[in-house]
Amino acid sequence: RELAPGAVHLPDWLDLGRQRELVALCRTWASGPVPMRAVTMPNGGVMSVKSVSLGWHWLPYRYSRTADDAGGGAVAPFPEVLRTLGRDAVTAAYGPEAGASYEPDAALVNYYDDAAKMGMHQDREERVNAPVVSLSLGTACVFRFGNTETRNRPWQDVELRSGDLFVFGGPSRFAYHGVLRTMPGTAPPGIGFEGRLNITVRQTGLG
Ligand code: MD5
Ligand code: FE
Repeated sequence: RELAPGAVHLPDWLDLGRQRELVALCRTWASGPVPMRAVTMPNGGVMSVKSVSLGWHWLPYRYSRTADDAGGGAVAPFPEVLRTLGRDAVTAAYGPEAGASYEPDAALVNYYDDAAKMGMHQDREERVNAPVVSLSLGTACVFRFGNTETRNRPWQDVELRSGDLFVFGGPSRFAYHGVLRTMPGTAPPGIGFEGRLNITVRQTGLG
């Protein structure tokens, strides 16, 4: 369960009912003031993953309160339900003291169709080293958890399935990571959508 210091994988943390609730919430977030869209990188490449931000709008490589790359609208507020879920997740991974001091203020919802993937990268737009909480829904994926020094080996490839929680904190907070591929046909019956969703809950340290 602990892949490296601070990197805690809790398989099947959400039961199917809670997974379905989150899917329904993702649907509403995806059609909020800033619609879910594929992010264009500074080099002109377009990500295969589609994303929507809550609380703070992520664009490469900074956060904004407005969707500067998607019409300029104000980003939807960070939902209370994700604050609670984030604290529960950090408590499950590290214990109640860590959970109580977690003050998340941003979330990123990523949608993967069967062809989508995400290259190796670090998440370092946040100004504090509070943990990142990752929740997976729908189709499973092969997740590559690397190291803090380089985007190359050593790494560990892990299947993330619907309902899994992964918390990245402490020495693992700034590890390189990516999604190699999804695994079509692996979603639980009754999840109610096609593809993979990943919700990350974050503490930005921004005002
Ligand atoms: C995903 N999302 O499955 C992943 C899950 C992203 C992203 O990578 O940036 O949107 S979050 C995995 C993660 C986050 C922060 C730190 C580490 C992994 N890590 O140190 O390995 O769509
Ligand atoms: Fe990431």
